[in-house]
Amino acid sequence: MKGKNRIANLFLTAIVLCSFLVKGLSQNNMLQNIYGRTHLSLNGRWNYIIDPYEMGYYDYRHTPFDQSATGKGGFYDDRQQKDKGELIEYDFTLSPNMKVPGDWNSQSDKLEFYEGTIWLRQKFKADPKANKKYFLYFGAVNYEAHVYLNGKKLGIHKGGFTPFQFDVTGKLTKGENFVVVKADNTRHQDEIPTVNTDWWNYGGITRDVLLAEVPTTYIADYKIQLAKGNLNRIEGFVQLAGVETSQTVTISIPEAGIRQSVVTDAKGRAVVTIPVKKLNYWTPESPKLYTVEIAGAVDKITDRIGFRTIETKGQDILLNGKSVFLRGISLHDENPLIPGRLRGQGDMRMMLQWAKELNCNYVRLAHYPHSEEMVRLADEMGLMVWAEVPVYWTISWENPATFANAQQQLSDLIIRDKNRSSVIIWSVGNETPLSDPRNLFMGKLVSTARSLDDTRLVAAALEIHRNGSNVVVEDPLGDKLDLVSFNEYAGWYWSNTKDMLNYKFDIKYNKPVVITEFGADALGGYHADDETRWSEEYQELLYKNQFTMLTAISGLRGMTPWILTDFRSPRRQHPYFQDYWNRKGLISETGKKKKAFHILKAFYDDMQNKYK
Ligand code: GCB
Repeated sequence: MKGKNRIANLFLTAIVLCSFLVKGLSQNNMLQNIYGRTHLSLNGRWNYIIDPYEMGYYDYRHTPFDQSATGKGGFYDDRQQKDKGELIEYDFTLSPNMKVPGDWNSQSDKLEFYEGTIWLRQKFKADPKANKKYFLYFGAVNYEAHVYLNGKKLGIHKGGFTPFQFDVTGKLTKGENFVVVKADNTRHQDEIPTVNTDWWNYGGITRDVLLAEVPTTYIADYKIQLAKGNLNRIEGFVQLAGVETSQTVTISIPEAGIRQSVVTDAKGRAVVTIPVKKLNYWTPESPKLYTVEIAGAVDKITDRIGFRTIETKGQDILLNGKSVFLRGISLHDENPLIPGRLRGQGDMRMMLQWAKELNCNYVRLAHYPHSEEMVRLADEMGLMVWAEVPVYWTISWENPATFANAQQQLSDLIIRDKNRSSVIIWSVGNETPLSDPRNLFMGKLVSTARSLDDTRLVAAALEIHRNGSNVVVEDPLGDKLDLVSFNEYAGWYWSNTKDMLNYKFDIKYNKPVVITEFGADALGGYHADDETRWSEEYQELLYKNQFTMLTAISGLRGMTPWILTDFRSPRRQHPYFQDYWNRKGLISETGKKKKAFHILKAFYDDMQNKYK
């Protein structure tokens, strides 16, 4: 009986995994460098219908319309009354509209706390050509998206921060088309992230929507980066897709005098190895990007790519072979002034410019993939990046579908950003509590990251535990990671500004230490003595004491204090000091710098001189 149960369980697991993967099929051959393609932007104002009962999805017997015999009746049909007797209980055209990209919570008071389904519709004109392929691309939809084009379902995507696309070749109409998205940001225990997070669960189409056009054989993907630890060799691949997959493809970097051809195999793939004599290597001080052209017989794409190596050696981090200290700050994908998700380049520049004002050379893009544009901007502005997936706190470690989902999100992030020189670290998660299933889950994510990209460091934000006056960093995952990174809230969640200096760090690994978080809440403009919680003075003294504690760690090679700006969180409920804001920002929700901002900047100025 036991054996039978086990077989039944395995069978079930296989079904769950398969169904996840089938849904995830839209992910295959994600177009590298979407912004480098001929495309039509579908951004703009989309009409929307708030649908808490999912009336547009289920009939009154709770059968999804899109799975019923006729396939008719859901909101995805975008119907208009044709004669006066026709009963239709919705109308997109008469419904309100919101900005896309943009979360819905920040666009209407009604939606501030909304979690559930909203339907969004956009109309656009197309003129599809017979010798082209078309992809409908979404930068991100939080969390589950059902996508319909001209009333037909294209598929489902789960995961709120990674891109996805559908092949819509042959599905576009000459002239008017319409796309309908059912976006649902309901939280579930078994998803990634899970139900409990310390950030706002912004719903909606939060990133760009594009209709991309490519030739019938096209450059689907490529990696053009320096080989691991090697300043004299570019290594990577090109991947074609379509009808004639075996072709000559030429990679050129005119400014560096590089031009090399490779021939793709029947599967469209070719390995690229290019010896280089001299390049202006990418650094935060001099973020040089080269124009890289990749040309097949009928497709050609241009990218801006920087070249640098990143490695660890003992307790050192080496950028282009030189020891570097990571002067960082953590940030969320949120503009506190809206407040809502970053909606475009202006918002992104504002955030990264603030990091620059702190004299940062590094940012932690917490706790999930930020947009491709953000990472491209970091390339351009000279900021190294810690990129992360939302494997946060108490994930369902034993559910194989949850693992498949986490692995998919990690893969999508790495596939998307593997050509960005700014990205130096892949993080597989944050503050995940020790247990055997967790260790296994996280260990497998580390292997996934390494198998997809061996040129970057792999890390995770670990937890600490206290033993007397020792702050101990010991985690079975630590052996598998390149950095010792952990969140410690000395002086805030334990101890206080007076006593925190009595603690010492006891770190069990001989690796570079890059602290992922410490911090204190301060309400911007609230002043008191430095023992008073929520005051700018408390936060300021806590930062000073942290520097005293942290500089005593021999392997200290960087940090990303928590956090650049105040951010919204449903968990932060003190009516006066918080009011649904986490106040650990160095900049308030009105954009005002708190005292600790200047303390951190002074510390970074010092560290910069030490590492010259
Ligand atoms: C943490 C989490 C972060 C929280 C922060 C806090 O350790 O990683 O997401 O926002 O603490 O403010 O408590």
